[in-house]
Amino acid sequence: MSRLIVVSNRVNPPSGAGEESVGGLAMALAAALREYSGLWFGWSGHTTAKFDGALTMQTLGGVTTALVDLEEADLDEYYNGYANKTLWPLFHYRTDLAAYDRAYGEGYSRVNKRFAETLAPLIEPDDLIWVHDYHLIPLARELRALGVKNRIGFFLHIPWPAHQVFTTLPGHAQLVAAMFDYDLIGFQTEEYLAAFEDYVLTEAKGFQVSRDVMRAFGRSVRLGAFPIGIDAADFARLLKSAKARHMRDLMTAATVFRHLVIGVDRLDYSKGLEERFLGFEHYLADNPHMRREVLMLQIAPVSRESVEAYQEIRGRLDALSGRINGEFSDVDWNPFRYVNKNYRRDELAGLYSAARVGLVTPLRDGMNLVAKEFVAAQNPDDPGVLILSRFAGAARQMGEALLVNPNSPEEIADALARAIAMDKAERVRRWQALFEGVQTQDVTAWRDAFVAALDDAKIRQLPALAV
Ligand code: ADQ
Repeated sequence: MSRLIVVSNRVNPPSGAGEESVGGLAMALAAALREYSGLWFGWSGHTTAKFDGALTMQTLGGVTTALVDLEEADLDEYYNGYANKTLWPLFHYRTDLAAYDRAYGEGYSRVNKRFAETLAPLIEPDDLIWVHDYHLIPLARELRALGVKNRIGFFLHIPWPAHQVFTTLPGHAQLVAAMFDYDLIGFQTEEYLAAFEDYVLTEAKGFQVSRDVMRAFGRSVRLGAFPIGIDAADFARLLKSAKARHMRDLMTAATVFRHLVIGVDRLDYSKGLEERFLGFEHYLADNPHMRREVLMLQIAPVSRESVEAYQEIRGRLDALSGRINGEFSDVDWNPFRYVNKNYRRDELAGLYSAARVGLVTPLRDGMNLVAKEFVAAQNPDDPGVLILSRFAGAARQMGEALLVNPNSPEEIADALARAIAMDKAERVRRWQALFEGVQTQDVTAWRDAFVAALDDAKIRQLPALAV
């Protein structure tokens, strides 16, 4: 079996305990690396005065990591700049927030080149290289320029936007041309894959070589949809832990005679938090008889604080949560808890399991793992109801959730009323179908499908190159 090299911007090796407080991508990659021997390469999270490509190597929880420091300017232009102020908003359809600054583009290219130069000497001839996410789109191009001939795959964790949106990016053709240096490109859903194909056909004047191979810019690449899942088996284990039980008991005690509605998200403008808060406000206004019967808990740890748009949304959410409690609280009771803290994964599992409703309403989301975690945490005999945005990638697999338009607070309020009133038989029926999907389409299935397709990709590409 080939060795697997995983490359991602941030590297979060597992501690081995399994309940570490890390994000969706990190959990998925840790699960992948538990199986394949190899290496996880990326940025250390630290800065250095002058970039020197020095590597910090470590083996922790069975995973070897190779980390490199970046300069302060790299952080500003590559990470906070091009990745998080240009690509992230654009790919989430927020062209109003996307900043187009040449220095950002230069920083992005520079860091991808630096990563390639640092990584190349570590690569052995048979290694499969799996690059993750929008920070590293041109990495294959830089590696190829250094003579790396290995199979290189890329997986995009976020949406690929419609081509009318994508073409608002200056230099869009260069970015896509660089993607044709990969052997395989994976998207979360068929919809994002179709949007990419549409761009290649209409803008790049490329063509379909076969069902899953496209050719443009004089090269061919294999494409596929690989919906990411959660580590469902690990989640079941976490649910049985003392921490999970403690959290469940805590919230059950806090909501005696009340229904708990839970939201868990990074504090990000793509997650639809304002509309969600307004939806809950609508629900309370529309259903005065329910005001003492419901508690909403929104957990939203702050992220990307040095980006202005994140400071602004935080301010608006603080004001909104204050307004809702000011409007509807009583001396002995309030309807809304808004918490900016990170929790351990076992604690989160306990919190989800205490909730009657999971409210997951991103305006756009590549997949959304919270929706899957909520389902995995429910009691089979008395499960809660998932309300899910139709614009989350997860909606493609989770049709038995109550699907809503996340832009409409009124639709969210109606779905809340329906979820809270739903009888047990319907809750069980919907949950069983959702749980079946979460269990079978888990992170292991995702990883195996991508790695197998990558292993196979070179063989598939050779005839296409001769076209
Ligand atoms: P994210 O935008 O981070 O991921 P998501 O898929 O929901 O979104 O993953 C969030 C993860 O962080 C979940 O595992 C959740 O449990 C965890 N988390 C959130 N709040 C937390 C808290 N307070 N404490 C501890 N953990 C918390 C990106 C894309 C998604 C895609 C993933 C994986 O934006 O669309 O699903 O990558 O591909």
